[in-house]
Amino acid sequence: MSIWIFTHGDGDGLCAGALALAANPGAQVFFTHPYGLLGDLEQVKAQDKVIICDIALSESHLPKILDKFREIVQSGELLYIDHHPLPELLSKYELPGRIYHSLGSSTSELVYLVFQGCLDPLLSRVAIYGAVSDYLDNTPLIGQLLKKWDKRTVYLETGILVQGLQEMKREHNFKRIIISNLANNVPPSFHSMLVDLAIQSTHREEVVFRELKEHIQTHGEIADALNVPFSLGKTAIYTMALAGAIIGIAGEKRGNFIDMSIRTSEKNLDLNRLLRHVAPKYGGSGGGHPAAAGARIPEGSFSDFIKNLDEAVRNLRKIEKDAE
Ligand SMILES: [Mn+2]
Repeated sequence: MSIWIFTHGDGDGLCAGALALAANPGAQVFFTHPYGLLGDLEQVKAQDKVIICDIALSESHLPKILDKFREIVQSGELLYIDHHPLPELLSKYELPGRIYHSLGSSTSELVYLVFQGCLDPLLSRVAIYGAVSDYLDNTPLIGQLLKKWDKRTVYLETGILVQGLQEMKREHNFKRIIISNLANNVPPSFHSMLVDLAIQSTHREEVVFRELKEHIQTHGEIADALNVPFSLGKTAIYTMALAGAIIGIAGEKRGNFIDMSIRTSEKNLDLNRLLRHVAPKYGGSGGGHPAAAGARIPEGSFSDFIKNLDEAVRNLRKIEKDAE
């Protein structure tokens, strides 16, 4: 019998994976993503224990993923711990296995809660690093945990983790070392290469930030920046902020598609719902969190997609105004 931890390669995924590893010593850690999950689960054998953290269930693979989940549960054990919106029409009660799902918390917070009973209480800071990584430190539990630490130190450690990881896209062995350090309660700043990478990445971010204005285009309430060679998520935030727009989009051309990160600072706007509705109209797909989402749209439809998104936002605002 083996124990598997399938997790995401970002800050929240690493911290969630580390907490799961601390509670399940000897587990094999594997990095995956929504579109790779099904294939990666092929390695699981009968009677294995599988812990999946921070991996959204992709709509397109859903029936097969559910089959696989059922198969695992039949002879082994499955824990699915996540905070991404579930596919529409799927309720968490239909999922086989032990399901821990909540939209408002980071996966790290959820994993911490699930395994709290067998974790060293000092690992609470790893839950905080993960929460901050996903901008989800504003929850009651994380607030409470943070009181037992100095937040300035905790934020510095999170910054080193997140900024360093930015330079490490698919370096899975490197990420495995970071996970095992975190599981042993060794903070990110004790890995000197991670610190160096974090500083490099932060300086690169500053250069990109200073030059970004020249790449921004605005269309009504939407601002976008295409093919800026930098983190799409961060570029989307800075694009929104510099343009004073309601929605910021950072996209890059991949094949015949534009892959994009989309961010909003508007509390009443639900990007996940909006994109799940608008993107398919243009032969694309989209979704994510209410304030942070992604989409993939055929290149030829990109400008129509932006127009439609702008109209949708304007309509929403109109409805709100009328309701006032
Ligand atoms: Mn996450």
